[in-house]
Amino acid sequence: MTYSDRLLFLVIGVGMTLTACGGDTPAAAGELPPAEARAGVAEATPAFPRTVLETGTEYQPIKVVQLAELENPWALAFLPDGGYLVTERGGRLLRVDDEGGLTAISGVPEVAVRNQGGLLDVVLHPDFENNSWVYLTYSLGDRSETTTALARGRLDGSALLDVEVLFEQDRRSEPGRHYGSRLAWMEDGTLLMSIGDRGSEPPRAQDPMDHAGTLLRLTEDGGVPADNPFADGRNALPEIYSTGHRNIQGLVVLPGSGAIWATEHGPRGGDELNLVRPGENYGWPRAGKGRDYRTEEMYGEARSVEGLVDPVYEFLPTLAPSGLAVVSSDRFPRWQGNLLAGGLRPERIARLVIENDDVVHEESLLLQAIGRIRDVREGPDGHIYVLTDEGEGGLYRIEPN
Ligand SMILES: [Ca+2]
Repeated sequence: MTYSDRLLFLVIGVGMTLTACGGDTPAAAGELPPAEARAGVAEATPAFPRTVLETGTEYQPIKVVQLAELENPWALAFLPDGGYLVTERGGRLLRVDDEGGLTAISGVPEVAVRNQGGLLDVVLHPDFENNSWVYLTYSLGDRSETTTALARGRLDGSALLDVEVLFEQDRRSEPGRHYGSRLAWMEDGTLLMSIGDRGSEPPRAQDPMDHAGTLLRLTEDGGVPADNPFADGRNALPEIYSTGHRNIQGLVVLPGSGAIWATEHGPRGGDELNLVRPGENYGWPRAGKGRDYRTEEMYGEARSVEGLVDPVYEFLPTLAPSGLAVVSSDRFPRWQGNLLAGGLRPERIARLVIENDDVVHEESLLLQAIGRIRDVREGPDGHIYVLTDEGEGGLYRIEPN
């Protein structure tokens, strides 16, 4: 084998048979088999899955398998009959099959693809097997102003049918950033949806009559649950569950306890992990550790302000968090109950050991190994699934090795 052959062999690994190595075709080392044989081999060898990394972590050897190539994927959902639904920020909703094949789903609402905007999160209704509802968040608007929206449609083969917009953030704004957009179902069947502060100056996250900079709690139809903390709308907009968030892009509800964990982007040095409770104010921009990108001055009044909830944990150096999962299966015994927080800028996953609602240990996984981590989810099979936010990004599965 030449060096590049060896590299190819190492990269492809799983899924490659002896036949694919040329075992059927007697050929001296370094010599290519006849063209007919090569063509046959190409057809017989699926492009995916393929092992891209085998590595040790503190307690757990892991293997990373690439399942598909995708362009700036944003979010991932698991279909009950196998396969995956993935959003790409550029506007495509794709079904991904087990061999990396992609099928575009039609009927997706028109999205405003601009800066951080585009097609964003995707989740299935908890009763998807009976009602086929797929929920999507996206940026909605025109060239000048956009907002964060929630829509749903019924998945029928490769089409979304009966598509309806369920919710739109109340104020459109010019900056094309900080859309938030993470969705998570609570155990009572209500839906959490994050809305970023939209990057306006001055920041809008402390205005209770503005959806910007909040976590919302909605009914499955996009309405207001009667037991929302501000349901009467007098002290805050009725959809609001918690306020003072800059831009939540990692969100998970723990099975059993129902605890809501969220990661959010702070400015320089202010990325946070929060344990979210109803009606609370998480401080942005009055409290926090972040500094202004240009002047380096502290934002707000102080790192901690009475009446505003401190983060459970601050990521230092910056994580630029996106995607959050909890390890609940027994696939990774030493990771049970850990949070896995994706990180864009440092290209890593932060594995956080939680005890008594506090972070007692952090380990970096996949540091600069596969790219900017956009989404992290635990699959129904207990493996961990990851999307990378790259032009040549992908869907990956982390397995014990
Ligand atoms: Ca905060």
